Amino acid sequence: MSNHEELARILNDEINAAADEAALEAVRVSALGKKGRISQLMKSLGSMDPEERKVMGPALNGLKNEVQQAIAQRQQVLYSQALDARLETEKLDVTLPLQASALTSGRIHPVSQVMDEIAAIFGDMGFAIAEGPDIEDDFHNFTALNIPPEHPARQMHDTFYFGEQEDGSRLVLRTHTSPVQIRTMTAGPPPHRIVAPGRTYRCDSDQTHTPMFHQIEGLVIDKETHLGHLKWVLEEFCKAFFEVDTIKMRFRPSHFPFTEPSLEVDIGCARLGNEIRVGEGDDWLEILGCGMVHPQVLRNVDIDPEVYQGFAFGMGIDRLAMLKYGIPDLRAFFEADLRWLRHYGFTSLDIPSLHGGLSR
Ligand code: 2NM
Repeated sequence: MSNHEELARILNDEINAAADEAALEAVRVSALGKKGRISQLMKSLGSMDPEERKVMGPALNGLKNEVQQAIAQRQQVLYSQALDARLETEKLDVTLPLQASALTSGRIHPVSQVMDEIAAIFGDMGFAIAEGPDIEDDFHNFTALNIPPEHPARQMHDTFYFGEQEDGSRLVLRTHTSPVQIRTMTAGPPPHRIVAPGRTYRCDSDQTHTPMFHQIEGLVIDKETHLGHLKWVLEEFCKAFFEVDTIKMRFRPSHFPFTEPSLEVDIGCARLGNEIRVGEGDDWLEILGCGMVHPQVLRNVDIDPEVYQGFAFGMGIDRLAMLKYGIPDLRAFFEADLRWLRHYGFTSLDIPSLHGGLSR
C-alpha cells in the first residue's frame, strides 16, 4: 500500500473515532493544518521527478478533498448528536405537578399581599399605580403640600433628616407617599387618577408604630371631581377590600394642611374581645384620612384651582393588613420569623384580583 493510501485509511479511522467536535477539529489540524500530514506530503511533491508528480499530484489533491468531505460529514453527525443529547436532558413534561420549591414553599408577606389587593381594587376602578423615591427633598415632602416651616410634622423628632447639603437644605426619608402625588402633578397636565403605595418613615417606635411603615395614597384631579366621587370611591374600596356586600361608613371633619375640607373615615365594626369584625356591630374604627386637595397645593404645582379640583386620600397598609387578617402584633411584621410567615403568609400563585378573589 502506498504512503498516501495508508494515510487515507488512518485519517478515516481517526475521523470516525472523533467523539466530539473538539476532537474532530484536532484531527483536521493534524491532517490539513500548516504542518499537517497531508500538507507535509504536498510539500514533498516539489522534490519528485515529473512522472511521479503527475501521478501523486492528483492523488494527493483527491486525498485532501476526501478528507475534507469526511470531516464535514462527521461534523454534521457530531453536531446533531450533541443537539439530540441536549434536547434529551432539557426535556420538559409540562403536565407534571409543581415540585416543592421556593415557588411553592415561599410565602408572600401579608403587607405585600394587602398592597397587591389594594392595587387590584384601585386598578379595577381605573387608577394607575405611581411610585417615587424614598428619599425626598423638602419641597416634595412638605412645602408643596402646604405644610409650613413651623408645622410639628417637620420637627426633628418626627422626621428622619439627612445631613446638610452644600446649600444648607436637608433631604428627608419621606414621611408619607404624598410627594409621589406632587411628582405626578408636576410631571404632566390633569386629569390625574393614581394611587401611590410604598414605604414611609417616621421617627416613632412603640407597640403600634414602627419607624418604617407602609402607606397607600390616592389622587384624582379633574374639572368636576367632587366629594361625592371621593365618598363613592372609598365606599367601593372598603367593600371590595373587606370582601363584604355592605359596610357602614362615617365621615368626620378633620384637618390636614393639604386638603380642604379634610375628613377622617371610620368603618362600622364589632369588637369581640381582641377580635374586630368589619361589616357588623355598632363600634367604629378609623381607617383613613382624605379630603379635597387644597387650592394652595394645586397652585404649588401650577394647576389652576379655578379650572381643576380633586380629592386625595391616604391610609396605613400595615394596620389594614392586621385588621383584615387578624394579626395581633405589629412588630411581628418586621421580625422575619419563618414560622410566623408560614402561618400568616400567602402563596405566590394566589395573585389577588377582583375576578379571581382577593384573598381566597
Ligand atoms: C392623606 C389624607 C388626606 C393627600 C393629599 C395629597 C396631595 F398631594 F394631593 F395634596 N396627597 N395625599 C392626603 C390627603 C393624604 O393621608 C392621610
